[in-house]
Amino acid sequence: MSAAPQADSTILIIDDNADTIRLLSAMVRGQARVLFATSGAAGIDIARLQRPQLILLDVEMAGMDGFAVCDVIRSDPALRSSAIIFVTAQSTPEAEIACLDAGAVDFIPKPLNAAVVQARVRTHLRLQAALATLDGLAHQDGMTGLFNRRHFDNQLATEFARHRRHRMPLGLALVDVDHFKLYNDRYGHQQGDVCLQQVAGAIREGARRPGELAARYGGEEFVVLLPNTDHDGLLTYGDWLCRRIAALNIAHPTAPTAPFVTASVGLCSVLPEEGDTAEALLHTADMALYEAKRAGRNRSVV
Ligand code: GH3
Ligand code: MG
Ligand code: MG
Ligand code: MG
Ligand code: MG
Repeated sequence: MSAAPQADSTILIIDDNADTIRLLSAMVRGQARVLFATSGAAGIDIARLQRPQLILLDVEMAGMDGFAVCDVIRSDPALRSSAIIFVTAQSTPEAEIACLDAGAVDFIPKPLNAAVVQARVRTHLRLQAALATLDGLAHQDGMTGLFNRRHFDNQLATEFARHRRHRMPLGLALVDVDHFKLYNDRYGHQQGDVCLQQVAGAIREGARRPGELAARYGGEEFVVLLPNTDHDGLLTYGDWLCRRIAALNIAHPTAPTAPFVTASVGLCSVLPEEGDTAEALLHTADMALYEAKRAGRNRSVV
């Protein structure tokens, strides 16, 4: 296997000794972009901003020691994908076990040996890349690049609970391509896939605000989570999305609605109360979608 540097990877070194930082940086510089911090607190701040793939963490530090830093990082969901390797002079079996039990993936002994450091880092960068690939497969829809149904269902549950706690309205849009069976019949399934990719692109474009999330719900149906969106916001969004999809101008000569691909959108929003469920929100959006279809398609209904 190649030992080429992972140009898109970042390693964060957290150590209170400038000489150790210099030494470690020189050893791993060829393998990734290298950042450093000279205290635990500063290291945590940098980790949150930069999301490094690997953190090389000194155990004995003035102030916050390595274990305390590890605790904070391991309990921050945003840093779930940063792996920690402890660097320490305490090379007893007990010390090594304590590092792994704290949630680190590995342990590098001091005094530092360049070849050992590089081999450990290389291995973990490779594992991190594989995990990132798996993470993508687990959460994304392969054909459109949007999030998949599983990820959406999880996020919906989380967001629903969060909006209930903060008393904020949560909006939802269900999008269904009109007369798509006829499109496949006319152009074939492969061209149908290309059409869905284009529609997905338009949906992604309309879901760029923080917290908005677009997913493929299944087949030719998509779903968009619209945090803090009230009734007027839904009207505007639904109208925009229908126009945007029509404006893709994908020829569909056999469709009774229009000679181009259109979609229908069902929207709703709730201020979740105790006892309300995310399923009810989906059901209401589904009824609005049904109404949009019934009323002639290529439209949105709130
Ligand atoms: P309506 O306007 O009522 O939604 O009509 P429709 O034809 O879009 O709805 P229907 O549910 O009858 O058909 C959906 C079609 O979508 C049938 C199915 O073959 C097609 N489809 C579902 N998933 C995919 C996919 O991944 N790729 C392609 N090419 N077609 C798909
Ligand atoms: Mg130290
Ligand atoms: Mg459908
Ligand atoms: Mg249908
Ligand atoms: Mg359809």
